[in-house]
Amino acid sequence: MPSKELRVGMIGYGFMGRAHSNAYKQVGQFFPSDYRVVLKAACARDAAKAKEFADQWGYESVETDWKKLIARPDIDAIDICTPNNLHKEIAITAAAAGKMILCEKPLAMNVAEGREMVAAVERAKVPNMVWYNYRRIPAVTLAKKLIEEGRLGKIFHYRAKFLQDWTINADLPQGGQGLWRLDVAAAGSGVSGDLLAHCIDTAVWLNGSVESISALTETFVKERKHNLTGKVEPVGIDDACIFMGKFSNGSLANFESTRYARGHKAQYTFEINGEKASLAWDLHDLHRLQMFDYKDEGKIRGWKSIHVTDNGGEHPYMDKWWVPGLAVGYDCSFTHQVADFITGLETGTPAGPTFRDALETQAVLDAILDSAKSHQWVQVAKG
Ligand code: SOE
Repeated sequence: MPSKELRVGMIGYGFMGRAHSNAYKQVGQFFPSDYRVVLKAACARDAAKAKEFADQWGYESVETDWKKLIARPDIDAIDICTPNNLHKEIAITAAAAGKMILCEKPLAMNVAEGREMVAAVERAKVPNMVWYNYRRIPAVTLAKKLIEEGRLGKIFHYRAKFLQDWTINADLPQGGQGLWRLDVAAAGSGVSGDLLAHCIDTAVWLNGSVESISALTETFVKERKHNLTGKVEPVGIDDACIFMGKFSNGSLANFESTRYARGHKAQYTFEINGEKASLAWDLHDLHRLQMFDYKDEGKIRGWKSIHVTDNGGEHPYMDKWWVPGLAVGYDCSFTHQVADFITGLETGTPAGPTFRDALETQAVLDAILDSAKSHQWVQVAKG
């Protein structure tokens, strides 16, 4: 039986608010620990929406002012699921109040803000984490294990893409609830911060730091009606982004993300080519890790498909779920992240990505926008 409580105050009620709340509800059932997660309060400016969200997910109470939420003594952890332009102020206030912080990605609007956030949590010594959830899809975690075991040898290439198509319609407005991702003032960037950030986080985790990059961005729809002003305004986000780059280990990076790939809703894929072996993964088939191992006997050498659904308890996280062979979904990545966060509290070794880890991704994001603007190669800043 858990002897401690982790009392969560959730700020925001959108898609990510739901994904995180689902994880908080699942974690104790599948990953028992010393901590019982208590959904203490949901916070949103709109009282009716906050109440509806709280009722649906089982939060005990409602706040409409995030400062009041942070000041509450019965809250241990603040979960930031707001648009990106609020991450910094909320995180710094929460850290000063001694709260743990779980912040939605990307960490911040830019690296300068990210640095302030890192300084705040490290000064306050509060546990902190950023929701780069794809690391914790079991097949992706297995890829990490295989790389750490040296099975790929020297890595030559890392290529990744994240494709969607939901903003092709030029009549879609920008700004406000649900559409803040199109408003540069709220989001900081477009697909780079929203989608490519996931690819970069996974890449840095699997393959180490990105040293330098050359990027190209495009805004296909130049003006959209703004929901907050009612006027047609210039669009300031990147609709699509491509970059090439070099990792510190000498391997080459090739990344792409867009919201204009008709037919793709969330196609996140990566492939890694090493001297001894290659790995490939596709979110649409999230349990499958493809591997080509050159040391396999010649006549049966080829791409093999590892279905990561337990294999005698050797597949990450899977032994905690159903019985071997049965699948889990996208939502499990968030549950695993909460489970690891709690393990971090228990062991004192924080689960990544911490704010400091996520600062590295933020630095790559800044370099992308700099490079796209200047048409120059850009060195990625150090944290
Ligand atoms: C955008 O459509 C979005 O919801 C991102 O914000 C998420 O981070 C990504 O995982 C799925 O797509």
